[in-house]
Amino acid sequence: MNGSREDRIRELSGGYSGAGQRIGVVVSRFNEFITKSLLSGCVECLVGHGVSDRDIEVVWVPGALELGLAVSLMAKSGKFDAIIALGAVIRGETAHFDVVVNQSAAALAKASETYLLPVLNGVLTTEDLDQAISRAGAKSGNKGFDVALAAIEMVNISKDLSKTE
Ligand code: INI
Repeated sequence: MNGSREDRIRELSGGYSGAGQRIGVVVSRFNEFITKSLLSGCVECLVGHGVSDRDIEVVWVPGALELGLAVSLMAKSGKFDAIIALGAVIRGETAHFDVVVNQSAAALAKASETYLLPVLNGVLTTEDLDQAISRAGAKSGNKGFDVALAAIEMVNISKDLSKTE
């Protein structure tokens, strides 16, 4: 057999060019102080990687439990290549933390499976407000930025995997 095994194995990776991508973003108003920063990081990443601001649509919903429905409706519209969900659930301030986190995550995963569309879970789940602030752009990066980058990569991977030849 010619060449090395590495040469024969086909590899695919999406890359980080967002040119031409249409991205929906659903943001929770609950803990808006945090989610606004997640949205800023998200948009900064999308535009910085070539997504046109005309191709970004942002929808605000009351809380993390409402993200799933809005994501599903956007997915069903066929107008988006990926949808990003942003929210913040803080354990110290939420008696039913596990319910909110698990139900919102399950709804997002279901939307992705149902519509075969990248749906990115950018819901911060933290023990306290300080951790949330830190992960929304203060010290430990910005989860909104991170999920936006993952969205771009997943759109490119999805497009490649959907090619028929
Ligand atoms: N929604 C959040 O996004 N974050 C939270 O921390 C939170 N807490 O604390 O309860 C929260 N609750 C609201 C929930 O998502 C729904 O909006 C509400 O239950 C109405 O369906």
